[in-house]
Amino acid sequence: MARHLITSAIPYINGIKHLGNLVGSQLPADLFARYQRDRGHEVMFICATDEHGTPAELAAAKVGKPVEEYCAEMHAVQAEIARGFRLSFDHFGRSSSPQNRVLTQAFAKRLAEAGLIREVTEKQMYSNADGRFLPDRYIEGTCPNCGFDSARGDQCDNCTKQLDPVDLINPRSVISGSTDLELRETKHLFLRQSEMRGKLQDWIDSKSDWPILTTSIAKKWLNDGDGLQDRGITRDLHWGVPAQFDGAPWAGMEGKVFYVWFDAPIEYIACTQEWADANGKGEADWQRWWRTDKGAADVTYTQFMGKDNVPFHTLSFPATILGSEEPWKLVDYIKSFNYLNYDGGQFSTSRGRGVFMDQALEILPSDYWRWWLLSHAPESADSEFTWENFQTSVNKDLADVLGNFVSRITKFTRSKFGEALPEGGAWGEREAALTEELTTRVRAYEGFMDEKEVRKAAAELRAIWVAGNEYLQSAAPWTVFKTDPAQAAAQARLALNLIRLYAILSEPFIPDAAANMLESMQCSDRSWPDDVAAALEFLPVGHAFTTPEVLFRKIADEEREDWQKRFAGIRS
Ligand code: B3M
Ligand code: ZN
Repeated sequence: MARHLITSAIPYINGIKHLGNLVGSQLPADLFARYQRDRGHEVMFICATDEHGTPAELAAAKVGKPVEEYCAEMHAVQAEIARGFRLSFDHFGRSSSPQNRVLTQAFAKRLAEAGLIREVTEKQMYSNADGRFLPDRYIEGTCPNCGFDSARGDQCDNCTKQLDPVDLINPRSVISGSTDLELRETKHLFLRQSEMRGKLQDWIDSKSDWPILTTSIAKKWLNDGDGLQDRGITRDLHWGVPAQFDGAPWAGMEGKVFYVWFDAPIEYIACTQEWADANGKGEADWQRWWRTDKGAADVTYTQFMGKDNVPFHTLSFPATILGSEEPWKLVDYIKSFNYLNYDGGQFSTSRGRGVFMDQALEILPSDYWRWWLLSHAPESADSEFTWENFQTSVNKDLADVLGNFVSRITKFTRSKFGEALPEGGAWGEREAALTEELTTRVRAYEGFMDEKEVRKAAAELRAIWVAGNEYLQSAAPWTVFKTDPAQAAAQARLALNLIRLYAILSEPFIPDAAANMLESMQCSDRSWPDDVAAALEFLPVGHAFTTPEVLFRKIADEEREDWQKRFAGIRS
């Protein structure tokens, strides 16, 4: 039995995520976690909400709630939606947890002791009306280059010129609109990442099996100069992990917090601690996943994320871990994803464009979405969601291929023999050929799942469903029954066993349908088909089954057009 630590990038707390976010991290991570559990391995699957930083503060202010209250509410909302999508986290934690506060401060202390932190004094815009420093994105003004009147502090959206907030003409606060701004000196802690360039380079060079998408981004940032500059790890904000040292204010850092990207990845570890605390476990129980001196040396750690998060996971977080010089578990494999586009454009949270997770569940059960998203995961390139494509996939793969197979054979058997595996007949060449094909395909499927090749695994699974359908089509038990009922009984037995096999193999992709199929077969044994031939004889003659309701329904053209219209605009 192997041990798999699996983390998904932790979604920001502000707002409900769209389907592009889902397929870029949480969903493929869930697929992998379910698969490893199904193979009998021990899994720790971790996710959380990323709660600190300015976006959370501003979102809370917008709805007129204290930020703590806003975060608690949004965490509950996101947790509920995650359950709706059947995301099987062992724990869905919060980066604002006390565990993360303690751990983040402890990491900062270690880094300081190792000489990896220096103090830097900078000048930043301060808003007297808001009583706070303003990050670049929260200052607007007139572009000195093109005269556009809503240029942001970091860039003009009109002429794309990179700006410094001090360049803006008539700068104002985005929060209050106030123009009472001044440059003030402020001091910050910087992590001396540049000191760790060699170590990080060696570590990334040793990962020859990583996806090109991951290593190309990591190497670009390592070698382009910019990526490994020393990095400010504190901010002038109220909401975050206080920049403290051993619980006492860090001289000069009073009232400041750590930068959200400093504490967010540390939450992977803290969240495992949250899991232990929530389940009456002790320190050893979480440390055996994270401390190589406490049993984590034999853990395989896999991270899932969208490509925009790769620099933080290949450089910044490893710099924190390596810099601490403590025996923390480093990631073994980083699976990253391109973007999913929406109907000719981009999904956009800020503009409310696309289908959001809560809306998706309002119109169809999660398996429909899981299947489409995973079988079209943006692995080698960006991919695109269109309603036509979604309708076609659901109707063909789920309804025509899998659903139809289950329905045909259960109904046929019930009508001719009753609801139990019928007796008689024997398997011949056709059954031997099917067994051989399935054996080859199941091994290929395992290979793709082990490699986290999501699309290829989905295609192989679909081919496994198709093989059963083709068998049924060519064996035609409904015809055979007229002349040789015993032979038809043997065929039905095989096909009913196939339903159980499909349930087991399909569980990581479509867990609800898989559970329904197993329930119809009145079987709770989900042992993995290491021996496909044996699996096809698992349910014996006389074993009772029930005929399921429709497993997957088809999407009608009118519905598709309706949804197309409903989701064409901007979510309010
Ligand atoms: N919250 C960005 C995102 O949701 C960020 C990921 C943190 S992973 C430690 O895409
Ligand atoms: Zn401009």
